[in-house]
Amino acid sequence: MKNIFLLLSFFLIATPICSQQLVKPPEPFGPLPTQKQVDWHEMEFYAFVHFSLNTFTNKEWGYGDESPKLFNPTSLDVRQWARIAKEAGMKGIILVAKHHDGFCLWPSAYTERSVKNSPWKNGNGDLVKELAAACKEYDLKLGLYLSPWDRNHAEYGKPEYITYFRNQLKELLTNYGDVFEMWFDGANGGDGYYGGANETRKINTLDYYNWDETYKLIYKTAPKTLVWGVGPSEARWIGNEEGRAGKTNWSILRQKDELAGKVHYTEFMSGHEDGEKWVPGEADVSIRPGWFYHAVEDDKVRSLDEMVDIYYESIGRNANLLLNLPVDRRGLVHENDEARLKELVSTIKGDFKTELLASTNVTASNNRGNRNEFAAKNAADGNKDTYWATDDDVKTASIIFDFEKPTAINRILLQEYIKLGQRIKAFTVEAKVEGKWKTIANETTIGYKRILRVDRVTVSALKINITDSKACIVISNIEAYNAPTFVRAPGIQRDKIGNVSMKSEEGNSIYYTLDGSKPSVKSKLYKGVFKYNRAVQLKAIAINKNENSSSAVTSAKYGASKENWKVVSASSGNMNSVNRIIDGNPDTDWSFGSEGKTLPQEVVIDMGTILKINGFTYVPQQVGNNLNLISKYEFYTSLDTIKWTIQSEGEFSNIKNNPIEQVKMFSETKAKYIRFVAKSTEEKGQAFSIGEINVIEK
Ligand code: FUL
Repeated sequence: MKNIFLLLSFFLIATPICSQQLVKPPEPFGPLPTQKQVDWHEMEFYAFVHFSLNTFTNKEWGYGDESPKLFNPTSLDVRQWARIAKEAGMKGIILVAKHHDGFCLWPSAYTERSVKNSPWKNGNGDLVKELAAACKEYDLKLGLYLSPWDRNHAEYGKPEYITYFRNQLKELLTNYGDVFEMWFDGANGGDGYYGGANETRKINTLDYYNWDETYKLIYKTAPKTLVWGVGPSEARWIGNEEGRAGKTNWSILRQKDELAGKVHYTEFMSGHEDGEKWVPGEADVSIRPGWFYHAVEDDKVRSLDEMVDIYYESIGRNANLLLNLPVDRRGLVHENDEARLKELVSTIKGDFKTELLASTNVTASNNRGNRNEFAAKNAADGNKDTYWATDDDVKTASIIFDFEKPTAINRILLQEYIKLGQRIKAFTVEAKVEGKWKTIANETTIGYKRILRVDRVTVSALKINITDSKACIVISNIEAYNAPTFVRAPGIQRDKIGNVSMKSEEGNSIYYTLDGSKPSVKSKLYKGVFKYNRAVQLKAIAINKNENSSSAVTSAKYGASKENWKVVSASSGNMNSVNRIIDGNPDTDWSFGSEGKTLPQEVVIDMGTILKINGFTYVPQQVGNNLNLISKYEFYTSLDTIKWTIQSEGEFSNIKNNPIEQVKMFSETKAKYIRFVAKSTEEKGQAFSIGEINVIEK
């Protein structure tokens, strides 16, 4: 009896120990994030602020010779920026403390080119300090951008500048509290003022900055700071300035290859499945076309449709979203930008209002060691620290959510437990509709977060099949929602002769106005292409009658149509297709001929009649991978093609990263002819292409 008792006690004590040994948590797999990177992923959404001399000179890139006296905001209020960011659910603000022109928003001890020589607060202001305080008040984290390239500094390109750059880094990282992210832009070297030298300085980014040393300095001074961008960084650019990640998006990267110059930046959209380091993507984008504030863009704030897509294609594709709010000359985020941000946030909140999987019965085809701590239901318990995991040798498995009653869904959100690595390579989603399974999505990576927008479907069960994984599966969270139908705003186009066409999703009706007023169902119903060749502000909405919901307003402003425009001459290229540059369609482009690779090249356009104009725009090539971009230009006007007056000349700054319509304003003038001169291309040896040339009529 005594023996049996002993034996029993042995089993009672030994069993849990044995099974505990059998089902240890999954081993980490592949490159792993540091805790700093995990915390960074959880921030998801934060603001970028570009505000500097460029705001007052109306430029995107200052040359470096602008006077600090121009920095003179009339009612600067950093608390307004912080309030807007906080209300939008953002977790921090990254301020451009010094852009490429070298002007510093803090009174740096190492230069005179700063706020201390501006009229703002009589030179006693410190914008970084003010923002740090506002962030604290609103419980936001502060990040800083310090441009490595300095077009003002006399010693840029020489070792002395590196000391200067590092001194400034130390100032920023020690005087303003914690800095969650340090942003180093990739634009480096080129022409500039350079203390009056006015020359082009080429540098080799890796050798010149000796990033290893710079990073050591940062980690020593500010270990909590995550470093973004050039060098051996801890987070990467997403490869475009449109805020969009690839559908497949690995948080890992072959950074060694990248540092050896073997990676093309377009690969950043997806990362590398076989990367050796955790370097997750951050998608940066401005709420307007430019990074700095330009009054001409007040009516060019990105549409709600675009903003919603950006949200789903960044945060919904395993990237953080860094959204730029260009502060205006008053020193405030403009009303139009705030309004759009509010619309975005309210749409996203509406989409994720009621989670539908928490109340389902959750089972899985495999559950690690049959243990509760790795059970399927952990993926739906709302706790980010628990997860569903499979046995070590199980790399394909399904998790099923059975609903009590058929339920409509159209959003699915998934998260891997990234502390153990990013594993999943492919998955599908099946919906059980009236007793039958049907596949509704076929996807690749998940990572920290993946959100799918699917057509609304009413399901009695939902199944996620992991069809390929690098190691056993570890998923911390799966959610589903039924977002309200989003009616897409109509597209508007007007061609050269003034034919207006509008497009919306199938089945929706379009209503429009021609006088700038807000359209409603009482406005004109669009029935097909119509001609309107005068100057006009068109506004249109789409209505989904079944759901009784309407889209955001699309607004398009046109001058008189280009019906009478003619390209009179071009210095080279095919004259049969040259009309593409004035056909009203920016997606059709034209290039100067290869015989014309010598500089400069020019086109002369006859506008058919005398117009009062105060600006022109150049739309670069829009379609294709390696776009042919013009970087320097001259623009002339004439009444008779004999006497030409130069109206504008300069550079199309940042056109490579952000190939948007370039707007150049000048004093009002009368013109019948315009001459556009292309003086250099973004990359040597490239052709010169033009998507469209427009003029701005007052
Ligand atoms: C770019 C810069 O050159 C732009 O001016 C802007 O600061 C953007 C965020 O990064 O590469």
